[in-house]
Amino acid sequence: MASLSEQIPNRHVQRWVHDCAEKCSPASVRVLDGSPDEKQQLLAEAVANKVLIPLNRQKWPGCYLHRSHPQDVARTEHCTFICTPEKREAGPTNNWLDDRHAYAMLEAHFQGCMKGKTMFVVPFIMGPAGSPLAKVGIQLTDSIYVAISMGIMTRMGRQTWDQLGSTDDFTRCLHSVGDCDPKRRYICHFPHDNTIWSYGSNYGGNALLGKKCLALRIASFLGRKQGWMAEHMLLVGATNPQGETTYVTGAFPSACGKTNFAMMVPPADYRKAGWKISTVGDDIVWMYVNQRDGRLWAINPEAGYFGVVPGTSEKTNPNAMTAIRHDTIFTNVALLPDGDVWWEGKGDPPKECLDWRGEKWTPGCGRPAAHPNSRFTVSMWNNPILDPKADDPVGVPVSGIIFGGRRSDTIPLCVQSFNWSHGVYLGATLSSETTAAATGQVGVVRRDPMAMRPFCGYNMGDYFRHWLDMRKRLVDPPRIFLVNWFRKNEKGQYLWPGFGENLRVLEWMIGRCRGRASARETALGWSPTANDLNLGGLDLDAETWQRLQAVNAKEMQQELASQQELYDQLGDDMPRELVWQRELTAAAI
Ligand code: GTP
Ligand code: SPV
Ligand code: MN
Repeated sequence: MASLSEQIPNRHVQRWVHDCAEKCSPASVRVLDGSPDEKQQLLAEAVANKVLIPLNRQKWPGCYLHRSHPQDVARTEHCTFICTPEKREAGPTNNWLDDRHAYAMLEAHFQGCMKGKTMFVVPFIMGPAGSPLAKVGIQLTDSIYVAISMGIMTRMGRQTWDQLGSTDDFTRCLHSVGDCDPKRRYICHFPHDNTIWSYGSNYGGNALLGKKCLALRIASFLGRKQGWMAEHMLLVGATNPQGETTYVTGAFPSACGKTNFAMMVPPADYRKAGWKISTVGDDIVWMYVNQRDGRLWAINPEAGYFGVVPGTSEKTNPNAMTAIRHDTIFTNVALLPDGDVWWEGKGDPPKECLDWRGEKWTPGCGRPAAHPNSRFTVSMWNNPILDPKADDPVGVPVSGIIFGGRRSDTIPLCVQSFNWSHGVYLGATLSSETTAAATGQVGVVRRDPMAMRPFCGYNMGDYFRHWLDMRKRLVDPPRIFLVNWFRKNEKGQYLWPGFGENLRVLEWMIGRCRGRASARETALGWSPTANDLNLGGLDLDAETWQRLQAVNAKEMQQELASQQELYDQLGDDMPRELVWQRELTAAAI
């Protein structure tokens, strides 16, 4: 075995790994190279250690089930901290810790925490290799599940060393599962030091540190300083029958439809006409001003999807079903006796299976078989509709930005903002019912500005200012839209069919971006009439359409009052433009 310094060509990384190993005292240190052989070894080791269960080879080749600790099944926002010298930097929407205090407290947790274990050194790139936008991270972890998952979710391995060169420009990501006690769980971000320390969780956004921690919290902080944006957004291309491709991004809060929108299958008549959808990303984008054309361009910094499993089926998301057919890790789904898997929304339930905890489950037993936040981890290269530019170092131009929450009432199906700062207002006041993607109550309406409430690495007021300022750097800014796929009738049924049918709304939005679709002015923005949207072939009566698009004065008054709570919370940090935009809306209702 080559020595550590031979395996790690960068001396800054060498020194840091050495220091962390001294702190955590692992039995061994293993530097990953990202090769296919190595992946097979890691999988075999994880199976031997019962971290992964191999699935039926015929039905699910190369697929595995992982069961997490029952108290470690979602992001834990109350354990997530922005650690800076000043509280104001984190702002009132983040949990804050004094950075020095946080380091001192966590030192005690990390001290000796990897005794008897292997410390994996996971070098990875966020963004296409060779891209000037890409960022390097090195994650140290005692979790083989995390090491394998990082290999799927990022460009992991040797090529990282070329990207990094001899610089010390990398995010230091230190992770230990510890004893996985939720009372001793900390996901701490030190944006001034380009450092993340995560202790006590093995789950998704808490533990795969390239994702929410680096690519959103740390990156949003850097983006503000350097004039670019890191956003919780999907990125999708839509090609019309004339062969013209338009890219849009969509910020929907966790478990509110990004993966589904990014992988949608057009309705039958659209397919026949020649419409095509292609995925660039399903969760995170980095956007920058391209000096060539003065437009906003975007890349997906990730290389895989960590997607919500329940509700995924041949009917709702056939492209995801194709993608996860092979070489996928399922976390917290149900297991059948023959090594098949099942989840709610997949189709008819099995007569009997083991639930996500590994306990016997029968239909009607009163518990879900798969955890509501069960996930698949799959390479983007498995996606049958991956966009040809998904690995392009300069990314794609963004024509439209969509904000969308999960609201049973109040918010119409779709509107377009009057201009950029009105669009920033629509995004800043985005609200959504909470989901199983984070621990805590589900179904409670909360403000989730730009779907970034849990992911913004600094003061939300400064973040809004940054959004407003971006306009000044752009020659031709993207058009901004607000959507809601989740409005319901009094029986609790969705008014809009959603999924692939969302292309009807997207077609209108693309038409607006390209200046060829019409709309009428409402208090909330430019709104399509039933004639502006192609509703042909949909079983949607005039009354349902009217209810989908209705702006109800009483509901809007409540909405504006609830917005005021966010404004009060941010106080003087709230940009004046957004105060005025709210006043204008109130006056128009
Ligand atoms: P994160 O990975 O947590 O960031 O979630 P996401 O935004 O990618 O959400 P995803 O696409 O995984 O969808 C979450 C849930 O919403 C799933 O159960 C979907 O079936 C459901 N869903 C997605 N799109 C629609 C839609 O257009 N209409 C309805 N009714 N449900 C949808
Ligand atoms: C989300 O919660 O928005 C996710 C899943 O995409 S996690 O990676 O856990 O953050
Ligand atoms: Mn997400």
